Amino acid sequence: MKEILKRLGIEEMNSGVCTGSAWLQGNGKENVSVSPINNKPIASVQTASLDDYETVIQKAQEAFKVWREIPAPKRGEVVRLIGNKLREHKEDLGYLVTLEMGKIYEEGLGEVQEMIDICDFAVGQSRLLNGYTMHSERKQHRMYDQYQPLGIVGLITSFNFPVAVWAWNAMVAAVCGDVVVWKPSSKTPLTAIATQKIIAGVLKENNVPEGVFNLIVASSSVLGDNFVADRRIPLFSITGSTAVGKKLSGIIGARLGRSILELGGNNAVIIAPSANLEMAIKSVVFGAVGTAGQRCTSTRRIIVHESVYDQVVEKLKIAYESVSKKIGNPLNKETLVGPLISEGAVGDFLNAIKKVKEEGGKVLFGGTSYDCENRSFCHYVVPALVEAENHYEIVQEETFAPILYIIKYKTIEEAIALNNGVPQGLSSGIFTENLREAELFLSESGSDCGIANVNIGTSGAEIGGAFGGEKDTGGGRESGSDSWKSYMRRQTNTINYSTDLPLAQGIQFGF
Ligand code: UN1
Repeated sequence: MKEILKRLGIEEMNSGVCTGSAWLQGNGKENVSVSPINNKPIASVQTASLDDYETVIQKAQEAFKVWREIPAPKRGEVVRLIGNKLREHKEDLGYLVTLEMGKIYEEGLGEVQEMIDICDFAVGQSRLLNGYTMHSERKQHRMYDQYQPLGIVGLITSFNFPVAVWAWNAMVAAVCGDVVVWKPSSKTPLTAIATQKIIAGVLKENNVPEGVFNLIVASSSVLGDNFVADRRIPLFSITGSTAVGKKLSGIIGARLGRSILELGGNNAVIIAPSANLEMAIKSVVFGAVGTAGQRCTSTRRIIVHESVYDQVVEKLKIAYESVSKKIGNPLNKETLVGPLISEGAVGDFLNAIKKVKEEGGKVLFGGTSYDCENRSFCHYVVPALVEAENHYEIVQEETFAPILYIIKYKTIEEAIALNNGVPQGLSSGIFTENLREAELFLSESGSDCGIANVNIGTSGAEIGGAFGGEKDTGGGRESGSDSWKSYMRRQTNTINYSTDLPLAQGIQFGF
């Protein structure tokens, strides 16, 4: 462990304030990052004060003026080199993700792979920041739209994908000519610092001005509402709970700033009568217990047709039985379920189980803390399978833990209504071999989520698609497809190359 931290440049005490490759002495409080694996400190961070924030923002403002004038494909070249550096450090950074966040090492590696993939995507995008050309209604006029860099992008990321979400946003923003100020979760500052150290060499060697990629580790009491209220930041991309998103987007909206929100999910998979059950079970188990149920896209509900219900429940119980033998240290190769991020998260898990029982739910498997008696701390739980009804209050909520609610249905229309019958709208899936059902699920009368899959579960989205969801999920889209447009200022240009001055709509205005 010591060797890996050393290779990543993590020391016992680390500055949490950086403008690219220059590290500032943070003047805020000290934050000790503790591993959820064993509750032991990994290293400490000197967080930022408000004055440090001012220094960073001023650097970012200056840097934007330079960065926006660098041709987009050249900005893409910097991103390409960042991707290469991430390839070199994939194993080490993946290890630190596991150590600091608790997801299993295989998923830690997957997270870094997502960063590499979005770099490749963004490199291509750097040559494709295209707008339309329109035909003007006026003679000898040309009209087109173009996309210009926007300015500073504020990034607020969550503990569960401590570095990938930065990459989705920062790499796309960077090719768009924006500069980024990243405030990572205070639970995972070291992965952020390590990432910044990995890219620092590239920035220096390529003369990227200080202030393009900024990192600011700060407590929310120093940098909270005031951060999102800052008018110097035209766009915020925020990943977190619906409650936090509502509050922060209210502040941003009040100053007419822009926000990309990626908030809670309550994702369901429909298992239809014709479903390939082997595929369905595999995907549901990965979706529900992977990352210990701490993905926004985790599968939280399955909606199962009555004709296959008993079979599905039996198969799931067997699968959960074998998964529950693989709970433990996420650095061990055999482990499938690591710890939850905190004891508070374990408390939320246990409370949800208590609540669902009170509401009439039946716990079919798990739902307890794991091996707590033998430890001085309690971060591990046994994933739960619970028979429940969709309208239960607790089923309507996103509990960020491995609880899978099983719900029965009769008709496909009812199944779709259940899928949509929650406040959130992030991800969804249907397992069916029936074309009519599959297409209905994807139609305007189908799933109301930002992500809707056929014969694929709810989690593990590829970076090439736009990522995000509707309703309480916040409506934002980041990562692939044409999400880049949100990071730019759109401008419509009309050029008159005639010697007349015809007005639009044929209006005559003689004087
Ligand atoms: C998140 O949980 O915030 O679809 C992101 C997935 C990942 C990203 C999840 N690609 O599971």
